[in-house]
Amino acid sequence: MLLTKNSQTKKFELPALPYDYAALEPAIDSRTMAIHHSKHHQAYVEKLNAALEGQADLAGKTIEELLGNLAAIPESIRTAVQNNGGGHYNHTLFWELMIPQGSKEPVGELGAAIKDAFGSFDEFKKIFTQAAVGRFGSGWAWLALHAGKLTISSTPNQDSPIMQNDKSILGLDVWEHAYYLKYQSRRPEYVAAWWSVVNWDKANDFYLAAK
Ligand code: MN3
Repeated sequence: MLLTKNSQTKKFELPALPYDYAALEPAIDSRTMAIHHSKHHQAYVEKLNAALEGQADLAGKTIEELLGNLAAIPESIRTAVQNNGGGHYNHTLFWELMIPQGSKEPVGELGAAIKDAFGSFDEFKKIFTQAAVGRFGSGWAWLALHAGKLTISSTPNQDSPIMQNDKSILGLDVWEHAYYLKYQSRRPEYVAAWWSVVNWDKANDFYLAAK
């Protein structure tokens, strides 16, 4: 994971993308990637740092520790940490979970576990797509490990499985900013195209680490 903090300033930082803005064309266009990463994700990082300013007790905490126990965050900044910390965490996962030339199907132990849990990759894809397309308004679709079981869900806003202490294996951003420039209101087309750039090796890594 690229969720690094600057060792001097203790502030969260925008991670570099593991590929160029144009690398995921045609599924995800270069302009969308540039704005999404350099403006939207950057803004979550800045607002998260601003919320944590002056919170000495929280300065040493990782993003996982902050999001995994939101109840411990002072109420005055809890929503800001939930939204912007969630935004930082979710987007960092999302960038890593895409790759220009990925395998077209799940690999390794995750591939086998998906077949076990959902019957087939096609069935999994159908249920995950329904979660992504059916999420009303802004949010995310997820494959996560919940109590040791692979589970498909969706969350509103920048909420994340980690907030329930579940482990994310795969995540898809369905905020309009993720697709509107190319797909306008056609979210199902964006979701269908996204499957072609999923980094299944990385998803398998997350699964192995989560087990
Ligand atoms: Mn986004």
